[in-house]
Amino acid sequence: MSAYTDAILDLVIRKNPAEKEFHQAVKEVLDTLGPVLDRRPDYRRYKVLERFVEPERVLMFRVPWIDDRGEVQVNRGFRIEFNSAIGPYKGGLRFHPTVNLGILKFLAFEQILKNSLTTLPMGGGKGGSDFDPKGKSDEEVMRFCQSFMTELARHIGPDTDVPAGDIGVGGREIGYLFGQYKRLRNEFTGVLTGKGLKWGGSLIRPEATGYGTTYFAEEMLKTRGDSLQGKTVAVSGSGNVAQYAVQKITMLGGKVVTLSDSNGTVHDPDGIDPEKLAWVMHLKNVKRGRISEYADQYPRARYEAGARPWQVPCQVAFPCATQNEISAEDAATLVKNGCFVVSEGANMPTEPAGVDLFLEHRILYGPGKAANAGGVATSGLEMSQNSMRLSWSREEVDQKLHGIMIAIHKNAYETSKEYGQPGNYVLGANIAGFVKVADAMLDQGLV
Ligand code: NDP
Ligand code: 2IT
Repeated sequence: MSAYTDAILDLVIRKNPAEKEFHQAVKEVLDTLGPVLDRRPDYRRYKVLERFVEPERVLMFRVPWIDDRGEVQVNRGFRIEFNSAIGPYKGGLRFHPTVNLGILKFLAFEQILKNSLTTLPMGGGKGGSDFDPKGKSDEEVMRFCQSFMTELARHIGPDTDVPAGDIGVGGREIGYLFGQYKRLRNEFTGVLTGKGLKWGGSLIRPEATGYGTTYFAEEMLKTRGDSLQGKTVAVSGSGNVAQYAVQKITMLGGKVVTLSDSNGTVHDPDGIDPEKLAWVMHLKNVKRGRISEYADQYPRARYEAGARPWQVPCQVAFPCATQNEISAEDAATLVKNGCFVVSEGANMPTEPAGVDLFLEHRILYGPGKAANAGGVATSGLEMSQNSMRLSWSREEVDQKLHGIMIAIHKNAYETSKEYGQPGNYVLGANIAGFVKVADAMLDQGLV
């Protein structure tokens, strides 16, 4: 890093103590921007980087609600409106007990660059709460969502800030949030994405992140004349992104042998075929059960409590659970076992030393902000359809999603070449995403 970017990172750490995930995300980006800062002295003159690491607005609020026993519960709600240079703030909401300000700032920061890469006009934002939907009744989730939206509604809007889902926020939660927004504002608008198909949602949005991550892996493999056909694949997580990654990988001829949740991993050497995947979808989305139950249903599979999938030999890995789920040690195990493709469905799932190791070994490594951008890209397509008051067919949306993932890959790849590190998608994605936002910030003056 240069003395200049060092100083910016120091400032970020000093001003945002204890937000270690935010520091990690900023450092990773600053580490790659050196060559572009050399070419563009105007960025430094107008303090674009200093502005880029400072959110435009941070909202934190109390969310009181009443549980099924009649007891008062109090959670904390957040929305980070980080950067609106290229469009309204856009990004998901995460409901998970580990949520805090630093995690949401890292996610909102990543989202700025990711959204820039999608080719669509969306700024970067993220929000959520330390509320844990696990083990709560539908009524409790509804009361929480209504209270959360009662505050959030005054800050968002279809041309201002458009939230969506993330960990712990799926179709059910988006429904309750949308209902409350509509009631408070007396407006039926595209203020959230990931809506139900009967009330403004887009076909393929549920599938989009997992499908997009898989399309990105295919594009990376194509640069070496290869494909997913016949590959053994490890997937982590068992939620929205993991499920549709498994579906698309299988459609493209890969054999997925793992799934996981925060309690452990299942390894099915026979592969998770479409029938088994349908069973998992029912388990996770309807029964809201645990992945350990897979091994009871399919006795040839093994469940290991507390384990991550990365010990299982594979050629391709799709981390689709959460941040920092691949340690440096996990990365070394993957490489040792012959894994040569990593496509990140989750946001920042690989620890920095693991990323370095992947780059050193010339692994085809697709960082989350490029590889998982299909979800928010399809949210962008949902916004377009809402504005036009029409809906595209499944095939049309899938084709557009596929086209966007090809374009993101091309942009990141070409940029990595232009800056002398062909195939370094970390550098390519960061620079390509950043330049568009930085130029928009310059055009719009000091705001
Ligand atoms: P879901 O809530 O549907 O699923 C999350 C999965 O990850 C679950 O299997 C969950 O297990 C597991 N998980 C969550 N936290 C942890 C943890 N601390 N340790 C281990 N496992 C954990 O979320 P999504 O599938 O939507 O999100 C998964 C990842 O993809 C996240 O990083 C998210 O930011 C990212 N992403 C999501 C997009 C989307 O459109 N939904 C778009 C782009 C990225 P458990 O049930 O035990 O909690
Ligand atoms: O991390 C992400 O890109 C998401 N959770 C999806 C955001 C969105 O607005 O669709």
